[in-house]
Order: sequence, then structure tokens, then C-alpha cells
Amino acid sequence: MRTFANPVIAGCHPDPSVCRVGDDYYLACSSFEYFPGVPIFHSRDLVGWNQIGNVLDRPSQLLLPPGTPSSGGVYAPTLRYHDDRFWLITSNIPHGGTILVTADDPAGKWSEPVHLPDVLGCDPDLAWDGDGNCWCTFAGIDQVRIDPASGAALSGPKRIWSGSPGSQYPEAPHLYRIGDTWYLLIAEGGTERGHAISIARGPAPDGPFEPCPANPILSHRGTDHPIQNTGHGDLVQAGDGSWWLIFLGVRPRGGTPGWHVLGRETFLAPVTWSDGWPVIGPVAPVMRAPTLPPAPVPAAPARDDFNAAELHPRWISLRSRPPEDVSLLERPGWLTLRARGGSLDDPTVTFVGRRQEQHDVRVRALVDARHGRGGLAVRLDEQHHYEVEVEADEVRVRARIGPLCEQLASRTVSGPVVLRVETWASGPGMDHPRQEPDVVRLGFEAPDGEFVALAELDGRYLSTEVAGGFTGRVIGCYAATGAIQIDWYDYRFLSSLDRADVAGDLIDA
Ligand code: 6LW
Repeated sequence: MRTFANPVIAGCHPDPSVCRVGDDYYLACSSFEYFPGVPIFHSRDLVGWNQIGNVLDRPSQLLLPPGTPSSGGVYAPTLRYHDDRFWLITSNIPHGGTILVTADDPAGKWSEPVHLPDVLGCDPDLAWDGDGNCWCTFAGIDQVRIDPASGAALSGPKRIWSGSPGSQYPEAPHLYRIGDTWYLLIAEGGTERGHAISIARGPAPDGPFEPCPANPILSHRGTDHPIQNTGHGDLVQAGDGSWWLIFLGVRPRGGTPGWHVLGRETFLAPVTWSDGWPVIGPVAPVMRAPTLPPAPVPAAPARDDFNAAELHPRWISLRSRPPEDVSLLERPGWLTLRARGGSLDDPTVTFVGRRQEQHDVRVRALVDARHGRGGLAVRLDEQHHYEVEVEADEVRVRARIGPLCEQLASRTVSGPVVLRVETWASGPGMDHPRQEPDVVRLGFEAPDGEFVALAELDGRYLSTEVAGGFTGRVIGCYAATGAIQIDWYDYRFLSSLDRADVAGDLIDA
């Protein structure tokens, strides 16, 4: 039996929306305050997903002014294929509202956005009926009929369902015509431990809708399942006729109440049908794979040498990425970051990072700080970050947790230095009821490559349960003053390494 590991897309990749075109599957996720926005993936077996781009990759499509709070920005896209074109609808909160873009090739280039001023809610969906009407359904659950070319509403808004009685936040609607029936899939219960997916069906795209007696059709609330917060999903029928649900979930760690640090990730589960209702099969960390021809995606290279002409789409920045502040040309083979904001507390900080995708990781970057100050950071938001930074001949570790900000340790170094961050979620003693989800070690490498850990910090303060919001950790480089240059950035999943190799010295401040 072939199996696969859930999540199928690890790290902060929530609110997945999926569509199939022949044997190809495409999936898009939320991106919040990060630029470029809306990562888009391709798969041929629903299990291996390769990022092929970002849908909103230029300022004319995506403006995230400095006032955009962390966990604001781009929420919950819907990706569809219709009329020989890809369509993606999403919202930029609070700037820009609901926008719709199209593309012939999902890898880009996507069109300039069409604005939909009458879609006044998040999580917009798109569906077309047999008469060519385009229905836009959004959180509430409300619906308008729209002209997708102009963005104008042609009817409504009309409340078409409110979800299960008493459930909070009916949201994330997706409307499908399956046979002669219209199905309305939603998320409810809030995106925390109470999260759930429910469904209703009716004779027409605007209802009336009859709820499924088995609602919620997916929830892990109140269970000891290792995957929690399951919800916000999208259905897809595979080329072999089988049905699947792509949805978000989290993997909390540590003692009670459990802390998740990687954000909400994308999971896959089988769907069967009973009495005309979808039944979500078991969800597990290891599951029976779809019977599609396997199409494994090569793992992303551990090291980026910054030799390419452009950054890989997996690299994300905060709110914008002006070419004069983030350059691969200024010093060929190096990534140059020029400071705007003075620290990671500042929404305008120049930052380039990638989502943390595994719990146990080692990240290293060779940084030249002759002309500025900056470093390597584990970031959740402006109020929650740990960083090791270098300025001239000094390396320092700093931490910000809410209003508390402290420099924890420093050391003298010379020349460009390899900064290092490790996160450890496994190991002896990690099952205490008050145990943190992981520990974060920050430091640098001595000339012989030995890890000099300047601080070891409790990982729970960089979790969503502490910081709030909708995102997960991003590990990346930033410039705080002047310019810093990064020769390479190396991200490795530690379970594939020799554990003895990482036992660095912990040095008191
Ligand atoms: C999104 C909502 C949700 O708009 O979280 O889990 C919100 N569901 O549908 C932000 O991702």
C-alpha cells in the first residue's frame, strides 16, 4: 500500500483552494502581510506539490501599506478553472477589498486585479451555473451574482446559509454543482480548536440549502488527534473519479494547551459519498495515497546560493519588496538587503525569509555586515521574534515577546559570519505538561564550523497560541541599518542529521 505524509504542504499555507485541469492539480493559499502574495502550487498526484509561483507578484496587484497589520493582508483565495482560464478571487484586508485576477498559465503572469466593491466579506468563492451566471459567495454566508469582467454585482447580497445553529464564523464557502445538485461547503467554529467543515445542498446555486444531518463532516475538536483545528477546505474530484478534500490543520506540540508554531498547514483526506453527502475519510499523519500515478516532487534544495537572477517564489518579504532594497545584482552571488525600518519591530523592515516547514530545523546564513546591521530571525509578527544579528565585529541575540524586548548575549567575531538558528521539538523530556513546543537556539559558527549557541529560548512565545493571528513562523534575513549581504542561506530538516553534531555550547550572556 502506498502511503503519504500529511500535511501535504507544510508550514504556513492555510486556506487552501484547489482545482483540477485534466491530470494537473493546482492549489493556492493565503499569504497575509507577506509579499509576493498567494503562493500557487502544482501537483499530478495530490500529494507532491511544487510551488510554481505567486499569484500577486507585483505592486500593481498587491499593495500592503505599512499600516497593514501582521495577519492582515491577503486572506483565503478561491482558485478555479473556467472557460479555458484560471480565475483567482481573494481579499486584501483592509486595503483593496475583494479582487479577481485571471491567467492562461497558473505559473503567471496573472492579470491586473478587477475590484469587486460589493463583495463585503472575506473568503470569496466563484462558481458558474449552466446559464453562464457567475456566483460569488463569501463569509456570512452571503452571495452576489457578479459580472466577473467588471466586478459589478448584478444581484444581492443575499444570505444563503448561516451554518450550524450557534456555530461561530460561518466562512470559507465553496459552491459546487455535482450532478443536478448544488453543494455549499463551509468552515465554521473559528479557525482554532473548534474549527470544522459543514455542508448543505440545494437545487440551485442560491439555494434553498438543506444542511447535512451529519454536520460537521470534519472536526477534530475535543479529540487527542495530533492534527487539530481541521477546517477551511475545498473538494476536488481526481482524474480517476475519486474525491478528495484539501483543508487546513495544525500540529500543536508541547504540554497543555498545546502550541503550534508552523502556522496552519495544508492537509489531504479522502472523501466518499453516502446518501448524496460527502463523508470525509480518516485524517492521519500517514495515510493511504490516491491511486494516481505517483509524481514525486524533488525536495527544495537546502541551500540557496543567491546565484540566480531572481529569488525563488518561496522567498517572502514583509509588505513589499522594492528592488532598491532587495537586490541580487548589487553584489553578484550575494543577496543585498538595504535597511528601511530599523528593526523587526517595524512593519517597514527589509526582510527576506521562508516559511518554517518542519519542527526540527537548522538554518544557517553567511552574512557580511561590513556596511550595516542585520541578521537571521525567527519571526511570527512584529511583537514576537527572536534574532541573531551582526554589526561590525559583534554578534548579538535579541528577543521580543509582546512588549518585552531584550538583548540576551553578545560575542566578538571577525569578518563575514555564519549565523545559525536551530529549533528542536523532539528529544528527551519534551512530554512534561508544561513543556514548551520546542526550543530555539541562536548563535553563530566559529571558524572551525562549531556552533556557538548564545541563547536557547522557549519556543512557545513564537507560537500562534501566544501571539494570536493567522500565520506561522518565517525564518529569514533582515537589514536594520545600512546594508547587509548574504552569500548563502541553508535550511535543513534536522531529523536527517546526526543529532550529536548539534550539541553546541550554551554560553551565558
Ligand atoms: C480566513 C478564514 C479562516 O479568512 O481563517 O480558517 C481566515 N479560516 O476562512 C484567515 O486565514
